[in-house]
Amino acid sequence: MKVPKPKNGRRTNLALLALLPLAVFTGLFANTIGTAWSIPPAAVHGTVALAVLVLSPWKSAIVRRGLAKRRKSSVVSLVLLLLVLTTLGTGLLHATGFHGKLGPLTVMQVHIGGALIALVLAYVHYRSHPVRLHKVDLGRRTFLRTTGVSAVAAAAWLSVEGGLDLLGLSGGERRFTGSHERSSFDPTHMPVTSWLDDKVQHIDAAAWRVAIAGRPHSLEELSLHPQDDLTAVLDCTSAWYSEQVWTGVRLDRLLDVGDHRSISVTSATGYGRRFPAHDLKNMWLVTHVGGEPLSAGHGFPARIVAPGRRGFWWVKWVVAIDPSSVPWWLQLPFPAT
Ligand SMILES: Nc1nc2c(c(=O)[nH]1)N[C@H]1C(S)=C(S)[C@@H](COP(=O)(O)O)O[C@H]1N2
Ligand SMILES: [Mo]
Repeated sequence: MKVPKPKNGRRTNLALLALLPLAVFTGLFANTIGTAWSIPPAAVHGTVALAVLVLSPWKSAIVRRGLAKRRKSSVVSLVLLLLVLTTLGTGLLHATGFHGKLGPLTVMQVHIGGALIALVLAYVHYRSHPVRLHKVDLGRRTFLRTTGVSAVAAAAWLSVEGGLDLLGLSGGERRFTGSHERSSFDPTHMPVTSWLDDKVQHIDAAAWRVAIAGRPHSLEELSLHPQDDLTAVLDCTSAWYSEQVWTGVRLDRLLDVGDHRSISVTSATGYGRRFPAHDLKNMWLVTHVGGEPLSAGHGFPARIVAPGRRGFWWVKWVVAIDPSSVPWWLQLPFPAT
């Protein structure tokens, strides 16, 4: 492909300036919404990533000219470049179903971490290399070029996704959230994960109580309530999912929310999440998986199963469930521990 020599690369830079934040935000959405709503952001995310690649011949000409000037800010720019390449690379690795780790980190941790740092550096880079939108940038030619780049990127995205399926690569069996399947219906091999730094709790079943709206319940009392077996997918944001048969009590049988707006669920570790009150009908306090009591790693004596929500909502080692008048969204979007 013949790459035209850019006059000042302004349009390429403008395009990248729009694409980077778009990539980060669509990625965050695709990776945190647990429902089919994450399909459009996931498709845009893949397309945006490939659009960055489509623009790379033009950008590399700009980078070479910039480096020739040997400015101090070049260090930030080079680190940014490295991070963007790492993020693109790990994104592609993930899409093709790579399971291994990169040192101590998973591919998805490198991908998300790299992207967030890149976003900050992109801002610093932009401050030292500002680009201005000119009137000509809003003209017909830009429109045609943007359409062209988007079409090429979308076609590339479709062929990557289609190619994975055709070749039978493990990336083809990804869930719509992008996650890969792990040990479904085989709970002993299902990964044990925490959000950040929670340690597996070894809880004495005889002494354990869960306070439901303040009233303590023992494991035996819980077992006296009608139990449901439900098949539900635990989909972790670190990019795996596992489908299991869980057994437990639906929360609307355990407490009445009345006029309360939310229910907060607290773990023995202090980890917790706040759910909208109307979710009660779609949340279970489960004690068994695959017909066996939960293992310590998976939340013994009891954990939340919230079908349709991502794994970080599935609080393990539950010790309290409280109706509350605070709206559910008044909490950090992600747990802090
Ligand atoms: N108390 C507590 N519960 C937790 C977490 C945690 O760190 N602490 N991690 C959550 C996350 S991010 C996921 S994906 C699931 C993992 O469940 P598993 O270890 O049974 O696979 O538990 C959720 N429940
Ligand atoms: Mo997770």
